[in-house]
Formats: sequence, structure tokens, C-alpha cells
Amino acid sequence: MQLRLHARYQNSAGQRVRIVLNLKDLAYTYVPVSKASDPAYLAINPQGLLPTLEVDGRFIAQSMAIVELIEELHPDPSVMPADPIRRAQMRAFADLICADLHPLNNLRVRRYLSGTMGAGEQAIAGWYAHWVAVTFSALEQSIARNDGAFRYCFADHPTVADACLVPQIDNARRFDCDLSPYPRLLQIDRRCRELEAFQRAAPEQQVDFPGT
Ligand SMILES: N[C@@H](CCC(=O)N[C@@H](CS)C(=O)NCC(=O)O)C(=O)O
Repeated sequence: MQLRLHARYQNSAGQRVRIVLNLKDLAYTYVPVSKASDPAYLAINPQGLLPTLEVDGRFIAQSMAIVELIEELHPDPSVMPADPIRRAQMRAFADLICADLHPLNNLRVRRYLSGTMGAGEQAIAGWYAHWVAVTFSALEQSIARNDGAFRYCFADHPTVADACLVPQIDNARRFDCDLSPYPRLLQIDRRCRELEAFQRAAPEQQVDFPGT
């Protein structure tokens, strides 16, 4: 089975997928896409969002759909907790990042705010910092409920939640958000970054990272 990941170095949804592919030690070809709005890219993903996974010439959009597919095709090692309730809690954590927070720092949303709505840079930064604070507080509380029982978010091995958390922390840092109120998330983030799977997935390790 040939896997090709169409993405961009600083594409946090793509980084989630890279992390999961690496955790499962799956070989894939990274296909850098410089602009998601290019007609050639829209032909494979009409949503105009990165990433897209190509599996033997068939295309799958949306990082979470991709991650679920990878887990189904290659269940071992799993990137899910074994217990179904814990698994659902992990999905709820991941959804908070992927469905509720990440779209707000998307380039097209920020462009709409500054262009169509005329919002200034400072106003947009304040708006984003507000949503980071709301969401990260909820994420921190959901980890606090585990009472330090796990090395990573929801298990002693990294799961999809960790693959979502680390790129989102990069986003928050890129936008200068204060993360000091979230010590549990920061500790897990540090542990993840010690792993080769996370290191190889980092933006600066990709062939399209500027200056490489
Ligand atoms: N829900 C989508 C989000 C994808 C997404 O927002 N990708 C961003 C980059 S991280 C993108 O393609 N942005 C293009 C743009 O904003 O114009 C997923 O999980 O794949």
C-alpha cells in the first residue's frame, strides 16, 4: 500500500497525521503543497485544506478521518486507549482541539477577519488568545481528571490526543499565547517531544521548511 501525504511543513493538521504515521512506523512519501488554493491541489482535495492522504491513488481529506483510517488499516501499535470510555474521552479532548480551537487560527479565518471584517492585528491576537485560554483551560482540566495516572494524555503510550496537542501548542506559541497556566499540558508536550516520532514530524524537519 502506497501512502502519500500532501501537506505543508507548518500545517498542524498535517503534523497530526505525520505523528501518527511515525508512531506506527509507516513509510510514506511527503508531498509538499505550497498553496492549498492551487487548482492542482483542489483537484485532489476540493475542500482546499491541508492535509490529504493519498492511498494507492485514492484521496482522503480531514486529518481525523485520515488518522482513523490509519488506525483501522494498521491497528498495531494502537494510537487509542484500550478502554472504550477512555477512548471516547480521548476523542472529546482531540475534538476540542481539532473542531473547536484549531479552525480559529486557520489562515483563511484570520484573512477573513483582517480583510473582510477589517480587524487589526492586535484585535485578532486578543481574540485568538481568548479562545486559546478558554480551550486550554478545558484541556488542562480534562487531563487533571486523570490525576497524573498516565505518562501521556490518556495512556502510557501516545494517542491521537497527543498528536493533536503538540501541534496546537506550537500554534499557541506562534501567536505568543501564555501557556504557563497549563502545567500538565506542558509536561505532556515535553514528554512527547522526546520521542522520535514527534521529532520527525516537526515543521523544521520537513523538506519544504524554509532554508532546508
Ligand atoms: N479540519 C481540517 C483542518 C485542515 C486545515 O485547517 N488545514 C489548514 C492548515 S493547518 C489549511 O489548509 N489552511 C489553508 C488556509 O487556511 O487557507 C483537518 O483536520 O484536516
